[in-house]
Amino acid sequence: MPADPLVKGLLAGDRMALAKLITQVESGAPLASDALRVIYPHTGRAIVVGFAGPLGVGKSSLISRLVTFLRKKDLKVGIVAVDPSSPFSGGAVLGDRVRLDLHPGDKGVFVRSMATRGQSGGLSQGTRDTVRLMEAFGMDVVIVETVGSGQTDVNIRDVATSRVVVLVPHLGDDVQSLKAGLFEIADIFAVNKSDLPGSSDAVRHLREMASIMSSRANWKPDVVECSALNGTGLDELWSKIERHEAFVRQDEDARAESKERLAKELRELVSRKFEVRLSSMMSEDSKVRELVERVQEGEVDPYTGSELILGRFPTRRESPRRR
Ligand SMILES: Nc1nc2c(ncn2[C@@H]2O[C@H](COP(=O)(O)OP(=O)(O)OP(=O)(O)O)[C@@H](O)[C@H]2O)c(=O)[nH]1
Ligand SMILES: [Mg+2]
Repeated sequence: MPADPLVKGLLAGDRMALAKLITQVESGAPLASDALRVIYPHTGRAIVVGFAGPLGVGKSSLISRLVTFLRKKDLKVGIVAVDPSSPFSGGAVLGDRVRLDLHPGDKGVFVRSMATRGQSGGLSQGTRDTVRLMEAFGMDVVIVETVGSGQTDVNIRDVATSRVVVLVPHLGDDVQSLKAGLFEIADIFAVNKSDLPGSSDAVRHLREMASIMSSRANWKPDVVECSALNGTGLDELWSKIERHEAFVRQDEDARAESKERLAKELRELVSRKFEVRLSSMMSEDSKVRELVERVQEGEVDPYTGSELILGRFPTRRESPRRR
């Protein structure tokens, strides 16, 4: 039995415990690491779907519709909305964006927004962990919404097994420049706002592109036409997602990709932990502080200085406490 009451609560389906653990994870609290370790065996069973795409194409609207659809199937759904936060304003953007605080009172839905502010990648580090917390909580499906712009898009590969790229009719030339990147990440294209003119042309065009540009040997992106406004195309979208999930489970390349993802995560975790130790060493170790000053005074060159600092890290056999 887990000792942490929050973890116990989470596994028993306590929403407050889930909310608190996500906050811990987001703030990088040391406790979170222990909690994540304990819940890890309870993860990996949910369908994790990423929704990416340019600003305002209707990702949130589509997700709301999909959630309604999934709730009718009695599936529990967690949603992580990764907010684009402008480095200039440091705040949320866009007046008419649909907020994802849907289904109030429905215990089978949990929505959480995360800011990307201060993160170098588009998807904040905490997103992956938040997805796991939601899985351990018992969500059958976890949906991650992220706004599409280059790197942000690409990082959705790190968390989701099925990626939906949302587009709209008449993206015009913009989409040409986006396309190469989008084809790298899209398992499924959803052409939303099919209530607007030009939708079937866009679908046809994307299907042609999909057969040419798909970078993967065994999977050509599906293209689905839908309208969040009218609520059409949702069942088709979901069946494509399920089809892709089934594909991922049996395809060698997809399995290799998921192994690669874990190796990458491991590497990132180590480098993050290393960064934390380095920071505390830089501020707490008087020898290191002295060395920094000597570099600043020009008595030691930075190359030698960095080697000397590295040399102060405990070697493998030593316990970190005996530094
Ligand atoms: N005509 C039409 N409008 C839609 C449809 N889906 C969404 N919209 C509108 O498009 C606008 C943007 O919708 P959102 O769901 O916020 O789009 P988003 O992609 O989540 O936006 P960001 O998160 O800001 O990138 C809103 O005004 C929606 O009402 C649709 O199917 N048809
Ligand atoms: Mg949105």
